[in-house]
Amino acid sequence: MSDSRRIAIVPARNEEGAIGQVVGEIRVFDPGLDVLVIDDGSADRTSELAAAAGATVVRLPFNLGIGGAVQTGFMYALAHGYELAVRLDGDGQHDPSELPKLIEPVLRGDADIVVGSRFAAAGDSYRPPLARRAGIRFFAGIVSLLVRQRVTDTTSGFQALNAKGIRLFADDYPHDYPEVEATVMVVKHRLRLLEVPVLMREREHGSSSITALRSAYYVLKVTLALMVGVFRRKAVPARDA
Ligand SMILES: Nc1nc2c(ncn2[C@@H]2O[C@H](COP(=O)(O)OP(=O)(O)O)[C@@H](O)[C@H]2O)c(=O)[nH]1
Ligand SMILES: [Mg+2]
Repeated sequence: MSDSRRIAIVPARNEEGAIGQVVGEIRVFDPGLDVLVIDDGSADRTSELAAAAGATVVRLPFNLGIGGAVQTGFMYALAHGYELAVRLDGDGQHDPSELPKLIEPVLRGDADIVVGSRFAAAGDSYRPPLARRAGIRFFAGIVSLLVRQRVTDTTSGFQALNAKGIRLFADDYPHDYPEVEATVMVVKHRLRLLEVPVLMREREHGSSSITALRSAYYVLKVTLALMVGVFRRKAVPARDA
């Protein structure tokens, strides 16, 4: 693929049913890709099975939540001098064979962060429940306005980043339900964001952390966070200014 040092960051909480296969598939896809699993306070065998499949495992002593776990991964990548990072979920929904679509624009220098979108392609193959789809559309609309660029999937954790992106997310990453805010943050820091269509699989093991009840809280919380972000906009200095 290329000689750059590259790492796969995989946040996982209670994913013993999937994590071994996820790590194995990533390594088959690209043996030169180091796999880092951040076990976020799992109560099951996630850590053991990830390590047995060949991943390096960072085991957080208690549950930090997805934002803290992902930021831990980027801090590791920064500290170890990785030039390229990909991020995939530990539940098997992100198919490593789709990774070239994410990585190639980064290697070509066309973007600092590439996000795999479930909704950018014509004829969706992945259909989340209606309420969730509505939430995703809602955020896509707001975020597109804020970043003055059309984005269709602001909740995707399927991404590739160059060293600039790794540094940004190691320094600062939103908490709770982080991807929507992170999308705005990237553009505010003048990093180039590109969305590419990808196929995503259905979850086969365990259950999604985003239940129907949590969705309402999600929409409210993230909308408030985005508004705070808008008002903070000019107070946040650009990194490269
Ligand atoms: N680190 C960490 N990962 C989590 C947490 N909750 C979920 N995840 C992981 O984040 C990824 C996406 O979560 P998931 O529940 O599948 O969300 P969905 O795909 O949007 O339904 C999976 O790899 C989960 O294991 C958490 O509290 N901490
Ligand atoms: Mg999932």
